[in-house]
Amino acid sequence: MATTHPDADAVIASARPRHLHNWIGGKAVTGGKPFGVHDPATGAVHAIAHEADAAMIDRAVAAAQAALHGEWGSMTLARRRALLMAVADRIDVRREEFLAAEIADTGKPHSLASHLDIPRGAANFRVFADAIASLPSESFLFDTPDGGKALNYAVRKPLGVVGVISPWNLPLLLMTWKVAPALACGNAVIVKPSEETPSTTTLLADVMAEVGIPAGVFNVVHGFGAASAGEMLVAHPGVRAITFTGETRTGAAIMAGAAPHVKALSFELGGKNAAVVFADADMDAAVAGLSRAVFLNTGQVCLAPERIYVERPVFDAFVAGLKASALALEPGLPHAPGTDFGPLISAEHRDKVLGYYALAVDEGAHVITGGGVPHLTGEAAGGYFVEPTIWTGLDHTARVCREEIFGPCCAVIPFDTEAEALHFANDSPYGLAASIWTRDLSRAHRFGQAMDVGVSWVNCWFLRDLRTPFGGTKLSGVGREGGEHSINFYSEPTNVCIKL
Ligand code: NAD
Ligand code: 6OD
Repeated sequence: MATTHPDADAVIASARPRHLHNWIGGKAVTGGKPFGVHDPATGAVHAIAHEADAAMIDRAVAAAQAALHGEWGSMTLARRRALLMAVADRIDVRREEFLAAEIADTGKPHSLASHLDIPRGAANFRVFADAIASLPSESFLFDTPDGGKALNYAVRKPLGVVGVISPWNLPLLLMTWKVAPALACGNAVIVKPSEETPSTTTLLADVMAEVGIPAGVFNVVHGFGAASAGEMLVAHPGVRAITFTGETRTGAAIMAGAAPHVKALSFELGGKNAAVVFADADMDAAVAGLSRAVFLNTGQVCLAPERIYVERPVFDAFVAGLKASALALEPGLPHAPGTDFGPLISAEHRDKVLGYYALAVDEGAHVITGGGVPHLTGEAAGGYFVEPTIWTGLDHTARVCREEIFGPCCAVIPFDTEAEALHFANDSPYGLAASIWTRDLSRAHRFGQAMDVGVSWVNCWFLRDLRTPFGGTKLSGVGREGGEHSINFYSEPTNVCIKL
């Protein structure tokens, strides 16, 4: 948790702490209760963020509403698109600052942040600047009952003030995935980044001002969820919609908080994703692809498979391959040469993951590798590291096979028939993503479509055109984002019918 830490007081008292202030109406607003932000790779507090109070949330809403009634509200689409492109370009130019900020908050390896998080942050603005330009508009000229004609068309308008509540695992990527389409549609946003990872959102506010996004269009409020900035944003009557990525139970709390004002909601929630490896798969590709899927970002990716079903004839070979990949991972400080495995986000999350490691053993797991904490020295000794972990011997109904762990671990379970694999894979309260490995093209289509998930990957994982729908079924979400799907959420049509 980014709350109290033995180092926090010292950092707060130090001569030049890095302060992350709330950003309202185009400027940093001082004040708000300070809280420490940890570097998960070392456990040290590296910045002080300031929790927004109710008055600051009111100010942010007022600033956003003023922007909607001002220059932003009457800006041409061409100008708005140009500004979004300029934001993307500035993220590229200030890449090193974004990298440093993201790495300090998450402890993730430099190679990962530089290949995934920061470039996708910029790409999101380009994708939605394009999407808004290529949107078709509906219009129908129709015969009326009296023998005349009428022209019916719909115009899309922004929702108004949109609250963006984002998680800590891919902070810039997931926050901009919502902010970019919201702004493309002409809304004003108030972002509440995770209390664990407030830095890149704060930096983005600076970029917004730098490129000339009008004051009040992009606001940032720092703080926690319940009884803090998150909850206040959800409850505020001036916020028309909430777009949220995070845990399913947080989504449920937000839904309840938003109900009195009947707000529009878009939720990307938790997952307990399945992977299925058929005996005809390219085994080297399956091992490499699923090793990446399970261990990338230390398993802290909502799409990561934590259940892998493998056809019995190739089960032992697959497990041996995955084990070798896990053993080759090198934990360490983000910038250390060779590091490709970072820490978990917090001591609290590490304890949760280690609790599941113990539970797996209680539930009868055979630990193929991992199950504990790696021995690291120097600064990394204070980091929140755990070992990459693989289990076999678990029943598909075990708790570790049903509950989202959000750590670098998976259960590998054999199957004998395609029907059995489909039953195992779909038998989950979640429905976010699946990854299927086979050379049989018919089966790829059949199985891919039969999966009760938002995204079915075949012979790949975490790969898609950003114009396609992204989201989850069941407990994994409400609605879809991506391309036109995002535009549909962040805008609403007014239907105009003119009797000619
Ligand atoms: P979280 O739900 O704990 O927190 C997410 C955000 O919600 C944070 O900003 C937090 O401060 C805020 N929040 C918490 N309680 C709140 C409340 N009552 N009202 C308003 N805001 C509140 O999630 P996390 O731990 O940051 O992220 C990990 C979770 O996110 C995992 O479950 C993961 O699967 C999920 N996730 C899903 C996707 C997806 O696309 N489906 C993507 C990334 C992460
Ligand atoms: O790629 C994306 O747009 C996306 N929303 C990814 C989510 C990853 C979850 O951790």
